[in-house]
Amino acid sequence: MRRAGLWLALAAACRCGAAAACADLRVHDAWVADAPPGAPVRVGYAVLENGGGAPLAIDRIDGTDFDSVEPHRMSIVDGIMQMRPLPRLQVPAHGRLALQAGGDHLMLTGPHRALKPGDDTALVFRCGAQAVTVRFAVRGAAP
Ligand SMILES: [Cu+2]
Repeated sequence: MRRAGLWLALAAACRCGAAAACADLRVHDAWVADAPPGAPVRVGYAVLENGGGAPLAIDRIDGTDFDSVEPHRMSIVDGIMQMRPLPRLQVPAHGRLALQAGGDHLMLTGPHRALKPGDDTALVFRCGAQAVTVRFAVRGAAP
């Protein structure tokens, strides 16, 4: 019966059933590409890692420095580059999702202040009722 007792303890601790908590989210290499002053849109990149055993869904991202923050997917359709909004970002259990040039990325629209290399901007990732604040550094595009 020791095994059954351990299982019950784990189930209580993880509150299984709901979407994975933001607590399992780790964000690395979070940065916003530099853009000319007055640019209406910025692009954000990061590597998202899910340390938990359940898939993780980020349903909303926002930041006080922008009107809106929207996940986008870039793809080539009939030789033409297209971008479309994604309703959410999903990170597989014990997996990762790279937000990178040419793929999924964050579209930051309507900046509220000038951002230059060396500055950073805080974005809030929301997973259900939980939230994690991530600092994105502004820097020049990778060579
Ligand atoms: Cu986009």
